Amino acid sequence: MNVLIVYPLFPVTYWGFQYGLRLAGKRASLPPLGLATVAALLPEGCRARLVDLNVRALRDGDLRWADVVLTGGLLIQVESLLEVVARAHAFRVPVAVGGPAPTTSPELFGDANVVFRGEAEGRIAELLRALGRGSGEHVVLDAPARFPEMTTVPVPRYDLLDLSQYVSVSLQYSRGCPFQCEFCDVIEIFGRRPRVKKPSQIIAELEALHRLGYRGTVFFVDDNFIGNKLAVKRLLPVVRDWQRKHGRPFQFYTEASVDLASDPALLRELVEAGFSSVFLGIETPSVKALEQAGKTQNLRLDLSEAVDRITRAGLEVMGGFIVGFDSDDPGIFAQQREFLARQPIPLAMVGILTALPGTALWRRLAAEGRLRERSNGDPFSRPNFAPMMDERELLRGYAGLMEWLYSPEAYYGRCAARLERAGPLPAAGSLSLDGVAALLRTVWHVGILGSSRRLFWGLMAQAVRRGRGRLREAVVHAVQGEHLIRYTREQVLPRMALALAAVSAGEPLPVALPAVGA
Ligand code: B12
Repeated sequence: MNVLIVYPLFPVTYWGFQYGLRLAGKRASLPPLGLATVAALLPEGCRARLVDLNVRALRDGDLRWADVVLTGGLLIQVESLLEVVARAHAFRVPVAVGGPAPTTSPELFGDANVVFRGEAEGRIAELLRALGRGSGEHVVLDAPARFPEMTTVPVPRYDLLDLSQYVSVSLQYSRGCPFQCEFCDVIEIFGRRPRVKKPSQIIAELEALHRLGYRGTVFFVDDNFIGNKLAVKRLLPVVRDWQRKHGRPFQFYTEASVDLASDPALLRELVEAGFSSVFLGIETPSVKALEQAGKTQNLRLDLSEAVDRITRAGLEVMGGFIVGFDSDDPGIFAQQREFLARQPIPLAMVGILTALPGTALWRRLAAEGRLRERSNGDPFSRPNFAPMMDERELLRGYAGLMEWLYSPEAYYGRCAARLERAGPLPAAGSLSLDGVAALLRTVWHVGILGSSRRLFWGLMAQAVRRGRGRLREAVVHAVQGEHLIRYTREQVLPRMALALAAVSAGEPLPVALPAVGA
């Protein structure tokens, strides 16, 4: 059987870094790990072909070759995802959709033959049987109550990807998170018991990437890499020794909870294993909002102190922030700005609180009759519920905060603070040819032609003073800045202005769901 696997297009997003990709000489930030994992689960006798539309277009020849089509992705990819379904139908090829979007919003995929919800491990036979019913059928395969153990996850088919087209590659160590944040749907989709792989599985995946010749950054796409601290402390020394044996080919980054700062030994082991940055769900300096959201792990220590400890230990902090909690008043924007202005966090992602389907927040807002339309997961739009704060204040305040946050001065200021306070840097390998080309492109487009060239050269000079190894990080920040500054200016601010105009014109967003029991 010829199985064609298609990853839909991403719209331009913050995390997509699309405006910086050409400087890096890449086509996309990250490969479709979910689909590469599904490909590895296919039975003997299946020939698989994976087409990532963020790297190349889908050709008619691909669809003529295919006996079945598998596709899937995030809600923000839904437009391109539905186009893939329509093209498969045009060639009368049965098509299945899976991944985060069909899992949380199956009703959007009525045109697909199979809507596959949940994790795929142990369920591929069920999928192929459903697809075998032909292109006239429509079946929804719901996620089973039991989550699969991660020991059943095979090495993803990285060989089906052109790894040279991606800024980073990704792998996954665990699924699930022990905490209970009201707005998060990860605990609903993947559970609160962190399920982990065996260290030998992770080594097998690193070996597979190494054999394919990949060198560079690897993203552990876990929701909370330290969800099971005992297990991760067994894994890290194994990864450290493997890295040493292979000349440290990879720099890792991941997502973790803020309580990482309270464990100096774990911090040290992460850095020794080759981790260089970590994404933290910091959310807000407002204690009331953290209490309300049930984000208790962020209340156990001072957040600035936490960021400082992690930074000095040698990890760059990337941070997620949210405004629009019920306890937030218009003072929250100045509070967030005051907090962020003191942090060495170049990549600070601030969004307006969004109610994701299936979360405790969604259920509470439904009971209060405040829910509006479903969200596509894009936090850069009007809230999908009636906020407590006056909505014009919320949108105006948010736009003002974003305008400051990604002004060249504020962004380069955070990069400089990071350089000043960063801890020891593990020895990095020499710059690859790709790296030299990216450096020259960045010097030309940002350092010579760019409107932030004075700030760019200031940062480069500071990096050289701080030590040769810092130059690589400073150039990466300049490339990321190119995207973040432009995305804010060209996408976020105009959309917030439109949203504000709509609210001021009294255009209420429709209340999608009547109050429970209304
Ligand atoms: C890594 C990650 C990212 C990365 C990379 C994403 C990418 N590919 O580009 C980054 C940091 C860039 C990112 C950004 C965003 N993300 Co994100 N991200 C994740 C995270 C943590 C892991 C995804 C992953 O790789 N998992 C590992 C693979 C193995 O799992 P999987 O993809 O789920 O695949 C399994 C199953 O779903 C299934 N499956 C998957 N596809 C298919 C297809 C078929 C046919 C079948 C049968 C089965 C199947 O089989 C696989 C094995 O079991 C998830 C949370 C999570 N734990 O899943 C959130 C998550 C996917 N992200 C989410 C969101 C909203 C975003 C953002 C839109 C946020 C924002 N506004 O900026 C951005 C936008 C993305 C972008 N590129 O711009 C949401 C998606 C919600 C939704 N329902 O669509 C999630 C679920 C988090 C959440 N809290 O809700 N993200």
